[in-house]
Amino acid sequence: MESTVENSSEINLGKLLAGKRGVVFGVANDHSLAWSCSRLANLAGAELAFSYQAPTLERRVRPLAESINSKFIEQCDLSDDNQVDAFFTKLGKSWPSIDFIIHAVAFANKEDLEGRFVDTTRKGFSLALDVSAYTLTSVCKYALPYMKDNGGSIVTLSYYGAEKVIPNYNVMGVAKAALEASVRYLASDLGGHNIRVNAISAGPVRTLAAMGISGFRDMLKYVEQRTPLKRNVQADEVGKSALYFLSDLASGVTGEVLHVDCGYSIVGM
Ligand code: IMJ
Repeated sequence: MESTVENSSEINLGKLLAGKRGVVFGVANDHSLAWSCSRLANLAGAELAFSYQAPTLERRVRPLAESINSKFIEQCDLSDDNQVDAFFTKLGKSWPSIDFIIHAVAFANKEDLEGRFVDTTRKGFSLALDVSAYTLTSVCKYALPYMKDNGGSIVTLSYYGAEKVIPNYNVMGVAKAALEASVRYLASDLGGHNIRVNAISAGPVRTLAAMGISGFRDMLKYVEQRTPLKRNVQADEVGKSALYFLSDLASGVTGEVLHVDCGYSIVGM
């Protein structure tokens, strides 16, 4: 049986996030890493708000959000600053403040996730960087007025392709590198408001973002054989690490990129 937080006898999330309110961007379905983070944050006592990018995605996100008693579920296309602004303005009318944000958003054109990186078009490059990297800055900018008096924590998701060449990851690798650098600059800017900004670099997980990537199954096998832990990371393990960043346990940690990858990234040969 897959180990989950619920069937683990050792872990009690208790009141780690009791009374805290957080916003989640990037739940696509129940396999999403953003959903693991959300579910665990809720088990730890947090109240959550959700956004979905397009009306067609609402029917996936709403039942999940409602299953953990979320009351605020709104459409927000993060590539449009006006929608980001409107999202936080509306949320600000029902919540006194926001304590944390989970950003798990990425997109590149399918044709830019195969073949050679050198063939990436200017438009494809721009789209991938805009959606996968700039949206973190945009979210921070518009959330700041609702966070700055209380401090807070912002977590985003990255991948090893930001650091090393991974077949077919291509423009997404460049976008994740920009995202990780953004984490450091945002951490510096927001530190004075006691807002921490960190990233989790997750090992490969079977999510919607990984489906349809040619050879993904083989990549999981390859990684499993080479990680120090001799297996692939589970979505809930990414969620548990997110809880650390979101909670007071990580009060002294900002601008960090934490590998949650069963140790894959430490291996040289
Ligand atoms: C994605 C492409 C190539 C290799 C990959 C991935 N590996 C992993 C991923 C090894 C783990 C998944 N990943 C970490 C991503 O960041 C995926 C982002 C993504 C996925 C899609 C698929 C569908 C689409 N556009 C996408 N844009 C970004 O049309």
